[in-house]
Formats: sequence, structure tokens, C-alpha cells
Amino acid sequence: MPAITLVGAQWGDEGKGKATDLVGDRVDYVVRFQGGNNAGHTVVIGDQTYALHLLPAGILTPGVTPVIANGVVIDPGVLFEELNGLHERGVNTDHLLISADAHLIMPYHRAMDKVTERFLGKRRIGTTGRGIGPTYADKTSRTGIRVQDTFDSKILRQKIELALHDKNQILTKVYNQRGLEVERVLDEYLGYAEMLRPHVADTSLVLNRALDAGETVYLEGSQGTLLDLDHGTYPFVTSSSPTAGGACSGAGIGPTRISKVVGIVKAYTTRVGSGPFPTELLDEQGEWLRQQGGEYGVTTGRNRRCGWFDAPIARHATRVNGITDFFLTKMDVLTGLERIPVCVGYEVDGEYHDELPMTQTGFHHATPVYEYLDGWEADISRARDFSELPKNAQAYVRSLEEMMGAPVSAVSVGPGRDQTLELG
Ligand code: 2SA
Ligand code: GDP
Ligand code: MG
Repeated sequence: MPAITLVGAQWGDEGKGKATDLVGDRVDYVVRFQGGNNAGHTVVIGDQTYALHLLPAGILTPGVTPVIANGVVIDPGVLFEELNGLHERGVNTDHLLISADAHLIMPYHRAMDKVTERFLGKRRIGTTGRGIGPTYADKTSRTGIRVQDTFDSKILRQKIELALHDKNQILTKVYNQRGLEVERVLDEYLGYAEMLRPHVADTSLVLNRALDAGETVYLEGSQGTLLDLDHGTYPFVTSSSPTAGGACSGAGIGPTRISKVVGIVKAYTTRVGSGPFPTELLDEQGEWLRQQGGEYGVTTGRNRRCGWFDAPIARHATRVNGITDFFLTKMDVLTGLERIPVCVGYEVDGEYHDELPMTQTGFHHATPVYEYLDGWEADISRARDFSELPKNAQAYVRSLEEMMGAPVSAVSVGPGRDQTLELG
């Protein structure tokens, strides 16, 4: 059996938590392969709502093995807090597997994230402040600290000493902050070792063996394509690779294992954090979308920026991920609009573009060119079959499908499990 990847096709928050939860009983492993506790994935099961940050949404489905793979960055304090929170709600978390190779978010990473954002002022990225960027930066500089390092106090001490030698200079001399003490950081992280140990495994080996044995592995992306370090709106991106290629390196499986790449896309667009957003609505229409859609950050509580659907962005996602089909969410949010603008291309410095401009400057200058699709009045949140949607809602889905360049296999009309329409 194959591996299936779920990737956000926009700027995140498309509904990955819901989509992952839905496939839970059809898969054996659910794997987080990048990012960390910057993510906020919401799962609604009956009258219970869960907000997952670091743990894969599959942890909520009995029988599924949840995996935090090598590409993820782990803040151990947050990990155990999240595990305890679920445990208190009766969720069994004992079977969680964590890669020995995953990097750890350290206190100085969180501190660096905050001070650099403060320093950037108006030019800030708008990060979640969780230390994600500095942790991946250390990984790339080969000065990162991995889960397995907590098992060797000598190595851990050496690595923390080396890291703090630099980080304390920067924190104290450049940013006028208090430095961190080696002993305190060392004690804290050695303290995590015994709690981590029962979960730690060679997750790449586990997943490859599972695939060989015919089991299904589901790779749960976080953030989205336009936040990808390479394929997003750099520098206004996260520091990992939330695209399908990132799923392979972040989980340690080969691309030939992946048989399906599901793109998850909202019927409109949102973004949280800074950076270009051509269809953004800065007026009461944007506020209306925010309220109708409940568009507030699951991790930070920040207002999400809202705008109309942007087809060139979705096409870009189809291409860079090799999306085989789309899960289209939040259709219910658009109910009540007479006409719905959809961005089909951009005007950039007097020139028409039907794909993303090649440069960031071009994207910053992009003005959306809209086509207007007819809206619908009837409440669609109770629809249980595509044929029950008003004609104009069906036509909206079909138009998006054509513009995105891959078929829509499911439409979501509300946060609940049953508010999902599967298309043949
Ligand atoms: P970071 O913290 O270094 O990853 O921030 C870099 C950019 O990535 C964006 N980012 C996100 N965008 C959407 N949703 C995310 N998760 C939370 C949610 C966000 C929240 O589910 O609502 O609560 O604010 C997420 N995580 C990172 C971030 O906004 C920066 O633009
Ligand atoms: P994720 O990061 O991609 O998992 O998405 P978030 O959880 O950050 O944000 C999606 C929000 O929309 C959550 O509150 C979901 O419960 C909710 N949601 C998901 N699908 C739908 C839908 O079709 N309609 C509505 N109204 N809400 C939805
Ligand atoms: Mg989210």
C-alpha cells in the first residue's frame, strides 16, 4: 500500500486537521514531516474540539500510529504539555513515535526568534515566535541539537556550550538581552531524555517497513505551499518545506512511495503573518470573511488576513507538489454572497500575468484580475451529497477545479466530520 501526502495549497489553515482526521480510520500511520508547534490543526469530533500544534492529527484515531518524523523541530516542553492535555481528555498517546534525528527547539531559539522580529519592526516576518526559524538555521549550520543528543550528556553539554558561546554574544551584545546559562539549559534538556526515550525510534525505518508490509502511511503537511522556504513568498515564509518534496526528506521515504498528493485549499484565501497577498481585502468585506470563517490563528490568536480565491496560487501549488486531487474547504463560508470574485491572473506594472510573477517584487506589485462567479443563498452546511448543493455552488467548485488544474475529490461545508461531500 502507498504513502499519501496532504499539503496546504495556500498560506496554511486550509483545514488540514479536519482532512487528516477524516482519513484516520483508513490509514495505519499519520506522520508530521516538517514544522513544529507553529502549526495549529483543528479537529472537531462531535462536540469536542482539539487544537493540535506538534502532534499529528492522527493521534486522535484509535489504531493509528502517530509519528513525528526527522524533518520536524520539537520543543520538548510543548510536546509533553500537549501529550498531557490529550491524556487528560482520555486520548491514548503511548504509541507516539518520535525520530531520533528530529531537531530540538532550544530556549535560545525562542529568544532569537522574538528579538529578531522585534528588531525588524515593520519589516518583520510575522512569525509565531516559537523559535522555528532559528532552529532550522542551526540545523543547516550543523550546530543543531537532536533528540538523540539528550541521551548522551557529554555530547549534549558540548553542543549547548558551543551554541551558547555564539548565541549569548548575540543576545547580550546585539540585542541587550540576558544570556542563558549552560547548566540550566543542560539540566532542562537532560530531564527530557527519559520522557522522550519510550517514544524514540528510527522512524524512517519504521515507515519503510510498514510500506513494505502493505500498510498505509499518511503524511500530514503543516503550513502551506506559499510558506515553503523555496516555493513560497520568500522571505515571508516558514523555514521548512511544507511541499510534497519536503514530505519525502522530512519522513525519510522515497518519492516513488507516494501514490497520491492531496492539496487542501480554501474556497477563499487567508494568510497570517506579513508578506504579499494580492487578493487581500482590507475593507469590511475582509472583516466579514474573517468573522464568517472564524479566521483567527489557532496558535497565536492573531487575526488572519482574508481575501478572495486566487487561482494562480492554486495552480502553482498543483505544479510544485504534483497534486493529484484537491480537498476544497469552507464553501459554507461564502454562502449569501451575490457574486463571488475569483482571481484569475494579475496585472503587474501594466502587464498581464496568468501565473505567479517570477520575482518577489513583481508579486508585491501584483493587482488581481477578477472573474465574477454567481453566489448562492441557501444554507449548504447540511448538504451531505454534492448533488444537494445549489447549482451555483456546484458551478463554483467546477470552475475552481478547472482553474487549479486538478480535480476536486471532496468538498467541506463545515468543521464537522459529517460535513464533507465526497466526489466520485
Ligand atoms: P514561523 O513561526 O517561523 O513558522 O513563521 C513564519 C511564517 O509562517 C507562518 N505560519 C503560519 N501560517 C498559518 N498558520 C500557521 N499556524 C497557526 C494557525 C498560526 C497562528 O494554525 O493559525 O496561530 O498564528 C502558521 N505557522 C507559521 C507565519 O504566520 C509566518 O508568516
Ligand atoms: P489547518 O491548520 O489547515 O489544520 O487549519 P486550522 O485548524 O488552522 O483552520 C481551519 C479552521 O476551519 C478550523 O477551525 C476548522 O475547524 C475549520 N474548518 C475546516 N473545514 C471547514 C469548513 O468546511 N467550513 C467551516 N466553516 N469551517 C471549517
Ligand atoms: Mg492552522
